[in-house]
Amino acid sequence: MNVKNLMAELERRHPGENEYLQAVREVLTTVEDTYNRHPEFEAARIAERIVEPDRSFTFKVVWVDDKGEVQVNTGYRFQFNNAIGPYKGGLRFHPSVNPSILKFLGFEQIFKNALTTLPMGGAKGGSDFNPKGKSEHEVMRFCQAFMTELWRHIGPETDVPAGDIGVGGREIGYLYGMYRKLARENTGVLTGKGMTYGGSLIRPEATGFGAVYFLKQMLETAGKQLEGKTIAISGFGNVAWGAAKKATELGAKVVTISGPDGYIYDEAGLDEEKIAYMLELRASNNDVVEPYAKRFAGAKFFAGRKPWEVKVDIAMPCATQNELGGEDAKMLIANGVQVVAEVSNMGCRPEAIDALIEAKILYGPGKAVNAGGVATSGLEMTQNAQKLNWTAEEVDARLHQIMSSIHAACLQYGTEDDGYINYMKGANIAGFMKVAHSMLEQGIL
Ligand code: 2IT
Repeated sequence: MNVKNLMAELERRHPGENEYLQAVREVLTTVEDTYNRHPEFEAARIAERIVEPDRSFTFKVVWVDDKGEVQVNTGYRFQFNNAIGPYKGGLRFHPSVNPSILKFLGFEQIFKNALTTLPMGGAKGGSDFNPKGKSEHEVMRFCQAFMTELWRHIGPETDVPAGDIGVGGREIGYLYGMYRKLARENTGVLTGKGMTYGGSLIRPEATGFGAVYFLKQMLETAGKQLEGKTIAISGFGNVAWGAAKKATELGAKVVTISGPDGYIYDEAGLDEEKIAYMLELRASNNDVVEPYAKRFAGAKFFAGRKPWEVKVDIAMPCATQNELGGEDAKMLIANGVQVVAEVSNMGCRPEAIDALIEAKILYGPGKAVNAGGVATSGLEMTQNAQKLNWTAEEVDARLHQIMSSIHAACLQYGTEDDGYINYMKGANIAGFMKVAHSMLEQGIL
């Protein structure tokens, strides 16, 4: 493969799909050398085939708001690759959602899911619906309308959606309810379900917990420890909450959270009460963190700013794509950051990744660090298929084991001659090779 030519062709066919092109460029650039040692990949055009979704669905979602007005949104599902298992990946409800964003997410999901060791292919979907300020009934009506179209394309052995930004336990409940009514079956067709209808213990916490287990291994491999370290977290949703909870439990001090309105600096660090308050903030549906500073004395709110200007040992972006730029990385490096562990998908811009790697700062890419979420979704699918529920301890032990195996794969493929561990390279090569071999063995299709 010649990445330059391949990217030029992709840009010609998908002009302006910047997030998608960014995600593809990163993966292809890091796997190029390894790929080119396999002429059989080139002969089967694996790279050209893997960058295009197998199929995509776009549909209209019509619903009625509380004022009786008719609303129209667009719904999507991109089924990217099912060479190693049924399509699997979340649904995002956010006004910024467009094909480029969902295609970057679906593409990354292929390799993340391959890293989990479980049989899951890659997909992503969602809608430009904005949950901010919507009532409970509006959210329910929207989810029901969305599922009246989506249900024909999914199934427990075909495609298993889950949550992402704007889609949590409540939305999964409404989506599942409508699926069950239309399909007339109770199956594990969505993950992140409630505990009363097939959900898995630990799934709500899994992305954040898994990220902290991975971070701990990164530190320990470098001869350091998590205990006593200061951490800047961005975001205040489900992922940020899980990461804050586990990091605090293991003795680290989380000093920031953030929202679209700005960030909170809490020098004393988050504790159980403050972490619980994050959920209240989120449930208010206003998408702001400022009220935290009014509620807890000593916490400061910085309007319109990002937490990367705070001096910390560890940065964990937990909000959204491209939230940590080149200048942010330089500031973190100047302030002595030791690890940047990306929990959001593609949280760092390419310039930020380059700066971190050049400075030999440990950088954990989202597709490795946040894979505990989808891995636990995979464990939910297993429990549904067995018609059994595992204990929290059992799920957590398996999550631990999976994060360790992802870390080991990163070491195997990402350790450089000078001993620096390039986790991005390791994760991309390990994930890509598994899917590429699987495609090769199954023929040209
Ligand atoms: O980005 C992700 O991995 C998710 N939003 C979770 C996907 C899943 O199927 O659990």
